[in-house]
Amino acid sequence: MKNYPKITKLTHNTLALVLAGGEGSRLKDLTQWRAKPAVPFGGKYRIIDFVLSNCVNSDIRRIGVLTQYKSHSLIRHIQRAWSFMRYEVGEFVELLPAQQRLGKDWYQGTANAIYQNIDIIRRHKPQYVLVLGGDHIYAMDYRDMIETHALSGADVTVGCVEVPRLEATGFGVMSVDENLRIVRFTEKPADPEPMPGKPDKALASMGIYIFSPEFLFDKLIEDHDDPASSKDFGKDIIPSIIANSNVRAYPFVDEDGKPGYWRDVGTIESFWKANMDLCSITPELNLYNRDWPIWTYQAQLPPAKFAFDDQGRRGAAIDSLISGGCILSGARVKRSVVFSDCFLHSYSFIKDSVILPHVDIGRHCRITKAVIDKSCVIPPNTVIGEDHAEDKKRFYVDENGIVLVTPDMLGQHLHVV
Ligand code: ADQ
Ligand code: ADP
Repeated sequence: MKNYPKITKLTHNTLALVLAGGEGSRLKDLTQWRAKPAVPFGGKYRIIDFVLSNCVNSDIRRIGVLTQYKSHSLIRHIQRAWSFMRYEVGEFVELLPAQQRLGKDWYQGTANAIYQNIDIIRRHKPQYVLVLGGDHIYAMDYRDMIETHALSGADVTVGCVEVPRLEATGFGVMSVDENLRIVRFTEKPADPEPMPGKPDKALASMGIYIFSPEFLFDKLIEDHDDPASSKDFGKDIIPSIIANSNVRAYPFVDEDGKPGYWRDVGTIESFWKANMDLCSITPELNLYNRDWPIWTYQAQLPPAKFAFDDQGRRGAAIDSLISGGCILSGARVKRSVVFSDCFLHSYSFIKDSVILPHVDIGRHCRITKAVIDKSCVIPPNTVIGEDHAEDKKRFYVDENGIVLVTPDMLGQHLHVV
């Protein structure tokens, strides 16, 4: 890892603002009761833990989290997981809920969410403001981006990553000149512009920005006064400033210079896939990197236990992540992520699935390519993922055949704790 003595001051003087208030409606019923950044991910984390860990590991210890939509479990998680930051030594994770500080509106677009907190941001006197999305899975050292921003003299630096061109319709897509200055920026284009020499790739905005504060405040105030604006960074602010300001791209690459692993887990398919990525033999995102720990809240749970069933068949898991507190009593698990405190009973077979915390799977179940939400109790003999016509009667089945099961769909509202 790089050594950054010279930029310690820059990171200490950076205020990170994590946007965590969006609705995340494409995650369907997983976000019926919680904000997308609070959705569990990777066996024991919540999505927001990745961006917050990136900040802390990058030595950025002054962080505000802007919340709005269904924020109860997000707030509860942040209080439990991130209260180890000590204000006494200049470190904090501060919650900034929508609170009508300036008029009667809740947060509108992402820019408006920051606008409504300008007074709070000013009080922190940051040298730089790092705006981050709260709902991406990646491990990124922001120090290099801050250093690049500081040395380039840019007004704004936008984090970007190469993505398959056809997947770029959901992102802001940019083109840059030879000095990485952004010359075009289109939010969610129907036909994304290819990268020079790479017809099947596009350069996507990661929705992360470093601003110099006075520039940011000026633009937010101008944007606020524009009645035609939807008050969003990607739709309004960034496209409107590229012509007359110094707006630069910062490509996120891994240690080998290849595009970094970065996933917007905004749909059931991408959420499922990113969890499945962790089951591969050498995952691109290494949760076991001791130099880059992902922090979270964890209950004190006993180790996962694998037991024989009553006919002597083993409880077993292969190519899978099994968290603390789980008991696999005669159940078999293949290519799956099983979160904390699940009980998988005898003669059941779980494959290609994501099982969120506190799930109980009864005997003789077969579950394939499913996402099972927190606290579901799956009755014995349930078959999920083999007959989609049958699944659709009770559950949500996406266009790729991934089945989402929530307690509400099972009529188990009272099981949610
Ligand atoms: P989107 O992801 O579509 O595009 P958006 O839905 O606005 O942008 O969400 C960005 C982040 O802000 C998310 O973390 C979301 O939770 C949060 N958020 C949304 N509305 C909010 C509000 N009113 N208050 C607080 N937080 C809010 C953006 C950029 C694209 C870029 C993609 C990368 O606009 O250019 O490519 O992110 O995913
Ligand atoms: P998480 O999985 O995000 O920790 P929980 O399952 O503990 O969340 O619940 C998140 C929030 O949503 C809590 O405020 C919880 O009371 C509420 N909630 C979840 N499911 C329901 C439901 N079916 N009806 C009412 N409230 C619910």
